[in-house]
Amino acid sequence: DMTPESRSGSKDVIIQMFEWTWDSVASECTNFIGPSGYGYVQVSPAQEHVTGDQWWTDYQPVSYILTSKRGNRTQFSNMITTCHAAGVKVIADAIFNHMTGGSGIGVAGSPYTHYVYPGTYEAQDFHYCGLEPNNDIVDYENRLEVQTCQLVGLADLATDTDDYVRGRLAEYANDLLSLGVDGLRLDAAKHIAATDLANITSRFTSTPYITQEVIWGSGEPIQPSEYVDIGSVQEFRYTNSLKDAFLGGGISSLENLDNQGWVPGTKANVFVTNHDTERVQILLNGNSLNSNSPSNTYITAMIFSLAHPYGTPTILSSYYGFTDTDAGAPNGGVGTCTGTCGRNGWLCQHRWTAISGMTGFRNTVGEAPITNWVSPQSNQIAFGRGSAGFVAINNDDFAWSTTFTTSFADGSYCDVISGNSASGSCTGTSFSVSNGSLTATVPARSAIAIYTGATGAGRQ
Ligand code: LAG
Ligand code: CA
Repeated sequence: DMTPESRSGSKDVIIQMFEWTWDSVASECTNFIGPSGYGYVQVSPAQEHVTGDQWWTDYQPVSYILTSKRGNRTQFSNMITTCHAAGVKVIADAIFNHMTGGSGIGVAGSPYTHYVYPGTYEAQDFHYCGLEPNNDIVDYENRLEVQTCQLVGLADLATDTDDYVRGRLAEYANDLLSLGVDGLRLDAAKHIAATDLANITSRFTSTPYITQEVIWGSGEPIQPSEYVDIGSVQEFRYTNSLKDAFLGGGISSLENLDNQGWVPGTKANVFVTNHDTERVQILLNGNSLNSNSPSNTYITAMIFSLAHPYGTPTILSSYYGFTDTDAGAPNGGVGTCTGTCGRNGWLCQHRWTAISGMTGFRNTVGEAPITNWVSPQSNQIAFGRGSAGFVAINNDDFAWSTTFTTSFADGSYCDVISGNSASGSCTGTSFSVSNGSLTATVPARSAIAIYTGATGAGRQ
């Protein structure tokens, strides 16, 4: 069954609750996220930002007042308390690289002009790189330019030379930590020298989980590996490789991901897509699968991501309508899901049967290594995780019927892709294992997965 006591592994799966209000994240922690065994929610930036309907207003800080379109400080704090009570940790998206450009009044009422944010920063706290006519980054092959010029016109904080800036950023992070935040996603980390970030994080009053956005780019001097001593790093080469593999390159290449020259798996935070790549943002080198991808590849790639031991996986939970790359959250940002589906414009990927089922799988297999890997064709793979989990992924357009060798004890196990275990029986397909053998048909462009925590009889 799915009780917490039945899970032997650690809960490491992160859900990126993109644009969900604090109140709706809190409800979802209680109603689904906690009971399903997810480890963390990563929420949108909490600080005051510019006004507007677009999703990306949140990435233009005006002050560190904790009022945003997602809710106020009290709501943010209540969300943390509620999620903790459900056994779920909270990761805040923190923006250390920049403040907004332009001028106006922020969502909490703070006035600002480009380079002056009264009470927070003044003109001397910013970089004026002098390397481009408008001080905006153009040349990603120039380290100094990437780190001291402006990202899309956003005022670039002088994190290298200005001790007040370092102290103020640490104060902002420590305020979040004081409310119980367990982790930080450091936005635009590539645009801050690793030595500057190390200085800032050394001033933290606790030791949160840290994941840093360092987007690898071909030919660029700044490497994700420069940041691994600070915390985890988001490995975008994984995102790009999964897209290429599932869209035709072949998934048989995905067995060993620790020998690709990427950051070590223990330092990698990985995802099939995030809020930027699902929109094919021009800031990114390459893109990703998303919910519009063909042949069920978005789901089968997420199944792979949750089954494979490389990295800490993040599942994006977002909304329809992102082909309008500016569109903000539907339903006023109030995330809504019913059963295994999204409502009111939301996708609720974390509720999809295969995704929550594979989270149970991952929690059960823990650190167990890959066993019994087979790949008879470039788009068919199957592997165990020790003797506690087994998955087969068929990225071909025809069914795959075979007998697999597993390390499982004899028994009847629920397929957690088509259903799950409820009161001792399977709501989807069930598979019996005898002398380690598992005879199964893996449907075209789909997968099957069993683990020792989900047992029961059901349809064969
Ligand atoms: C990130 N990574 O480094 C975020 O993951 C990414 O979502 C952020 O860009 C970026 N850093 C800055 O925090 C997003 C949008 C941009 C948007 C930016 C600022 O992808 O499109 O830029 O947030 O809101 C927008 C306009 C630009 C304009 C800029 C400044 O799209 O055309 O120049 O605002 O006004
Ligand atoms: Ca910078």
